[in-house]
Amino acid sequence: KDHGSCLIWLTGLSSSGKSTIANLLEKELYSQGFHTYALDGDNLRRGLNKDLKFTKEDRFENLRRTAEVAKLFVDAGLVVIAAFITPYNKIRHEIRSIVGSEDYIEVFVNTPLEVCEQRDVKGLYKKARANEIINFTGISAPFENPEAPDVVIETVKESPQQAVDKILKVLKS
Ligand code: GGZ
Repeated sequence: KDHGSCLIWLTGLSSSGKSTIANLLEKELYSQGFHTYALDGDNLRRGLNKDLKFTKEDRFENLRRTAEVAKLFVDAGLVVIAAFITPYNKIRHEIRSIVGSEDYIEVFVNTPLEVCEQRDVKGLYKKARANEIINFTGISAPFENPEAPDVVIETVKESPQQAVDKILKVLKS
C-alpha cells in the first residue's frame, strides 16, 4: 500500500512491557507524521469484546474480532498498533492471514515470566498464584513462544526507545 498502513502486533505476557512499547511507538510514529491507532485489551475488552473472558475459546474470539477491526483501520490508511497477550501460535497465524502477511509485523515482547511476575504491574500474578484468578497466562494458562516473529524485544536488555527503533527499522524496510 502506498500510504504505508500496516498492523504492528505486540505479543507477550502480562507485565512484559507491551503497553510501554506501544505507547512510545505511537508517539514516535505520530511525530513522524503517520496516522496511528492503538488497540489493546483495555479498550476492546471493555466494549466490543466485553462478553468474552479468558478461556482459550474466548481469547481466540477476542483476538479474531480485534484483527478484523485492525484490518478495517489498516484499509482506512492507518498504522495500527495492537498490544495483546496473544498466547497461541494458531491465533497469531490467523491474525496474519486476516490482515495479510505484507501488512503485518509481529513483535514478540520476550520478557521472562519471572521478570513479569516480579514487575506485576497490576498485582494480577499475585492473585493468580492465590487462585483468585483462573486461566492466568504463564501461571494457569499457556503462553506459546512465537514461531516466526518479525521482531523480538528483550526488555531486560533493551530500553523502550531501543525497542521502538528496532520496530521502526523493520516497518520502513
Ligand atoms: C491473562 C488477564 C487475565 C487472565 C485478566 N490471563 O496486564 P494486563 O491485565 O493489563 O493485561 C492482561 C489483559 C490480557 O488481555 P488480552 O486481551 O491481551 O489477552 S488475550 O490476548 O489472551 O486475549 C491482564 C488482564 O487482561 N487479565 N485476566 N486470566 N490476562
